[in-house]
Amino acid sequence: MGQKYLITSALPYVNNNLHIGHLIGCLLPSDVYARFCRAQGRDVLYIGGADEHGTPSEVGALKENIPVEEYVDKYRAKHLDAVRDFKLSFDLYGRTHTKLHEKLIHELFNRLDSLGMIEEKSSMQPYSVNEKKFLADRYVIGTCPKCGYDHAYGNECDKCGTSLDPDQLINPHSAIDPSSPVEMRETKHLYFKLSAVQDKLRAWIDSRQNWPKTAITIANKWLDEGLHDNPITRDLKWGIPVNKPGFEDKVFYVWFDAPWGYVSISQAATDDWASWWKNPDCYYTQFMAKDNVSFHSVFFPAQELAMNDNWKTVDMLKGQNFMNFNGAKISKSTGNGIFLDEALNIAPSDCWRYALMASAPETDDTDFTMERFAEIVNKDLNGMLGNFVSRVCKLSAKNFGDTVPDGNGIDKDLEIKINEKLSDLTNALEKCEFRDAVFALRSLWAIANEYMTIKEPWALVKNGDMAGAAAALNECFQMIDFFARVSAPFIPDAAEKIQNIFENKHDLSWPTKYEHRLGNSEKFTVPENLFNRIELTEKTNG
Ligand code: B3M
Ligand code: ZN
Repeated sequence: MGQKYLITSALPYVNNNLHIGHLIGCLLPSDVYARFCRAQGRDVLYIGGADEHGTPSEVGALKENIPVEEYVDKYRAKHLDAVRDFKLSFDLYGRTHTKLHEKLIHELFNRLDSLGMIEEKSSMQPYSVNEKKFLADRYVIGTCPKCGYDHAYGNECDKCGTSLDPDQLINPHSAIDPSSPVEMRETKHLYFKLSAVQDKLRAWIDSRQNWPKTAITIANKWLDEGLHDNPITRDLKWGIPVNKPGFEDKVFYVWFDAPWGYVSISQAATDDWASWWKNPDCYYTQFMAKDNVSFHSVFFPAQELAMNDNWKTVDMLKGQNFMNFNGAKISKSTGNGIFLDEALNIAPSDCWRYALMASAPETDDTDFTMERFAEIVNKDLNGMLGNFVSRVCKLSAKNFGDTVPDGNGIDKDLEIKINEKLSDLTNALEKCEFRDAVFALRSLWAIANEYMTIKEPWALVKNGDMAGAAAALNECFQMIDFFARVSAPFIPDAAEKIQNIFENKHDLSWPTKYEHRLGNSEKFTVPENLFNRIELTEKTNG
């Protein structure tokens, strides 16, 4: 049995429609990488899904005045539409509000508890007197002690930006029932002894290779500051009930249960899940935006290591920076950004996939605009790949009929150039360096266009050199077949369209070198345009 590949994409909260920030933050890069691995014949398990617990779902349901279950179902359905529409090739796009997940969390908690890694501590927490319940910090509203703003939250004041503790608010009351005063009362919680894992975690982090700088910096910052034991239970209703006597009315903290969703969703996906999760010969890559990095580089692996049960820890943590839109944060409340249910009215999914990957915020936060989007689609997809395919097919059909013209062997200079860029592309994808990968892919398309410009098959036809024209066009067709393979992880729909140009359907396996796979006289049909130009209108201008 060869090496296995486990790939996970962060599990977005189901309190919103997904937007292009989610696509570029985790969904797309993980999908491109999974497709690349599968094309190489690797044994891949690719997992994603909805993070259904936590206050975001509770707050959202409250706002829409529907039960939380109904609320998470509603948004999960929309997320599933996006997964389908953007061709995200998850083995399973699951969820965390399942019996399987609850069972797993209960077992894992017992394991930590039996190893002495759980501690009970009392603390003072905000309590809503009329509602007779403890509140999460952000459910407490009051007057900011700094600036006097009367709508500050228990964790921060939106007006002056000061971070707060709920007991600092003047006249604190419940956000859910504003008539209910809030006071600090004692409550007990279960803590995970994170501090006990400090050394083990440090050694583990030091053994990780090739993580992006953003990710490694965040992880080390936490370790340098020293890890503190942290509470893993909450006084909430929505979540996984705590399976310990005396804590029955509490649930586990969402970040205690969510990363284990990768495991429970794997369990739902395949009975063979342990051959990824308990296998030392498995390479595990995680994808997420940078605000999730500390949980994945510190909190989750600390639990895995503490359990001492051979859980697979992450080998490559791909943390992206943020993508802004038109210079500002993408946000539902301000309406800034492109949401996935509307994106497809502007352009097909391949265009988004490619343009976003070409703009991946790998080293810094990046700004995305509709102008940038149109430029990338028009120049690269339409101008380079689409036009090349279309010109070759049309010119050939006109002069040689519906079969691929006869060639006479691979062009050696071309072969060298292509193989160089192919190796750049493969290496970049292997390391999850997506901007470099897109650059290499585009360079391959450029080589093809340049070849055509130099060979001028239309001029050869005009001068009566039909054999020369045929050979040049044959080479171009071989490149088209090759492009289907190397482009497929990024633009799967276009790759399939290219594949369907030829009567013999050639597989989309990842090439180790440029090769001629099309036989002489292979039948083809001239395809519709692969891509249409994007013309910005008032409506699409963002
Ligand atoms: N749901 C945060 C987010 O949606 C959180 C990620 C969980 S990954 C296990 O950004
Ligand atoms: Zn304030």
